[in-house]
Amino acid sequence: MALLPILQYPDPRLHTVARPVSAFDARLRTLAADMLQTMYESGGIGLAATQVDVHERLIVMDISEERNQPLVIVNPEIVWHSEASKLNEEGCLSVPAVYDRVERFESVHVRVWDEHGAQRTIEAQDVMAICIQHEMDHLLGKVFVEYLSPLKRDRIKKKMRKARREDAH
Ligand code: K1U
Ligand code: ZN
Repeated sequence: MALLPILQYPDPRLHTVARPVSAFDARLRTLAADMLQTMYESGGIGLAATQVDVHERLIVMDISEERNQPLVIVNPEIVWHSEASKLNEEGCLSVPAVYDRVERFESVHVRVWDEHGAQRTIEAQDVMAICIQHEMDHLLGKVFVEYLSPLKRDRIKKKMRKARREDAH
């Protein structure tokens, strides 16, 4: 397994729209395993392939306290969502140390495939629903800070660029 570098906002590659996964093969399973290792190592509860510069519709998640319930989600499609939505605090491994509130559907039903090509429908609420909507946005090239005001977003971009300059020294 390998740790993969995570693209940092405002890297333009984070705005790439991912294509569907077409082959459920060893390459896909290795990529999913590497993404899970990267997510666990970074302390995240989810990671989209876009964030590791692979532009295919693949997400990994683990929302369990024990960090022992990995989930591989391929080609997710929302087939139902609640009328109700809710503001929740979100973070992102591509925007470290930035947390803000984003409105998401309270519940979603998502048709997914696993890494072996088996299809199922996930009925997601609470953290699972928030995380899956956040990760599906990544696959569309959207980072959560794009829901914030232009002023906040500009401040975040400046903060991230400054942190990168300081890291380079
Ligand atoms: O970068 C990512 O897409 C992963 C992201 C998922 C996420 C967390 C919280 C709300 C929406 C989406 C993270 O894992 S951020 C870091 C994190 O560990 C975390 C932040 C807030 C709550 C729980 C975990
Ligand atoms: Zn994210």
